[in-house]
Amino acid sequence: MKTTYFLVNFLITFLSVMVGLSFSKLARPTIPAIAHYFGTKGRYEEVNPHLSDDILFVNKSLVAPPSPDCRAIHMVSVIRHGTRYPTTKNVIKIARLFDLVVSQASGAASWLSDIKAWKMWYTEDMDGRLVEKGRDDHRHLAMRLAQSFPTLISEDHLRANRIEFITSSKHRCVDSVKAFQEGLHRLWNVQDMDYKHYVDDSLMRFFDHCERFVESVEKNKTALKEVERFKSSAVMDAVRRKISSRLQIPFNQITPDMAEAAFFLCSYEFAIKSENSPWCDLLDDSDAQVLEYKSDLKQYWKRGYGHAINRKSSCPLFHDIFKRLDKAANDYRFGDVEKTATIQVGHGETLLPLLSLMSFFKDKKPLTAENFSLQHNRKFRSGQIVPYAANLVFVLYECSDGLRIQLFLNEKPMTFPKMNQAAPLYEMVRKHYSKLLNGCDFNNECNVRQANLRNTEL
Ligand SMILES: *[C@@H]1O[C@H](CO)[C@@H](O)[C@H](O)[C@H]1NC(C)=O
Ligand SMILES: *[C@@H]1O[C@H](CO)[C@@H](O)[C@H](O)[C@H]1NC(C)=O
Ligand SMILES: CC(=O)N[C@H]1CO[C@H](CO)[C@@H](O)[C@@H]1O
Repeated sequence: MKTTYFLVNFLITFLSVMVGLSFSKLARPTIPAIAHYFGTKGRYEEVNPHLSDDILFVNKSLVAPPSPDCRAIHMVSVIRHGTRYPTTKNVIKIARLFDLVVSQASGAASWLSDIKAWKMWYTEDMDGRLVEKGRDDHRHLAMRLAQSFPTLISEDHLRANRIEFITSSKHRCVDSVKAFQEGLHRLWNVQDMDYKHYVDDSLMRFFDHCERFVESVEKNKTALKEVERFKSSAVMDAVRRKISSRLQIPFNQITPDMAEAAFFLCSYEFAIKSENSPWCDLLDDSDAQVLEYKSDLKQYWKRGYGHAINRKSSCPLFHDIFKRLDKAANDYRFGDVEKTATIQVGHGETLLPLLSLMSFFKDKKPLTAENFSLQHNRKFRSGQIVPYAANLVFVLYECSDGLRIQLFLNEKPMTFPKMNQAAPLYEMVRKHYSKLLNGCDFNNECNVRQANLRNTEL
């Protein structure tokens, strides 16, 4: 009796260990547990998880017109480029972390031997270029948008030049807009058409052209002091200490940049190659939350609400969007709408200031170095707002009671701040933003006073 009991018990233990072993080998999740914290380095699939099962799936109920009597007449889409390689600056940081870990880390963890067997494959000349996955991001987005708004993005309209393509001059954006067009060509099996687009940096890279932004934020180290303070905060120290103990490398060698490099490495390996890399094991959930906050802090102070000039630098794009909507509204009144869609491809840095200008994702309290825990439920979460291929889509509808407008962020309807209707009348939205529409002058906001210059010269 007793022997049987022990034997059975032994067998069960033995079997469960075997199953457990093979399970842990086979069932390493394909998505890193910390993938939701990758911020601007996050995949589009993380904000639309159903796309992991079917990349062309469109939830028709989300993109339906506001009511059955409405018909879409125009769309303006502002889209971030797709998944890209790290920039040169980050490749250098990653290489430094890799060298440090390979030469100094010790321990018996299996992920550590996996890390040591990992080959550094990022090179400086990758320089933030679009990767194949990034081309797919845009090909697939194009196909889904065509499905969502078939009366605006159609083969006929494409052939009749009624869809306009505008991009930032940066290689990853130009390659994205081409991939977007390629997606449409594949969808309709178009083989006899050129890919045509316009480069317009004054619209898509307005931040480079806004002198006041460049002087007071971009080139000004103290403008991002909250980020620097957070890097030397107790919360960040705790992350570094944990990494230091996991790798058995002295604390002072695990700088905030090293911790961040591990985070980036995990995110790039995942976004680019769809791999849950052993580098991800260097960080736990709370570490990732700290590093996410660090990156949100930077976006907040450099692109978001932190400084007024960040959002005001996007005035040209704001005006351009409403000019296009106005033109469509006007065309419609007097006959046919000339253009059905505008596709504008830019950067996360294009979208965040514009969204801030329009008062989206505004927290009651600013994001600061001290307020990490207070901001746990913040609205300003860049991974939710601007992952790769993020898109902000304005759709103008003609309805029986007038023109209405609906906004979509990442293919989900979004209500205008302080307007509780899904698709308000267009004139209401114009009224809502009347201050910006009548002001928000690029030269006034962005020109650093010539007078001051002259005074100092005298
Ligand atoms: C589509 O969106 C609606 C509304 O949010 C939701 O209730 C529904 O579950 C979604 N359908 C699918 C198949 O994802
Ligand atoms: C740099 O930023 C700080 C903090 O925002 C600000 O007080 C200062 O005026 C800025 N300097 C310049 C040259 O704009
Ligand atoms: C600017 C800001 O939000 N500051 C708050 C940060 O958090 C502390 C408490 O942790 C508050 O006292 C501050 O008002």
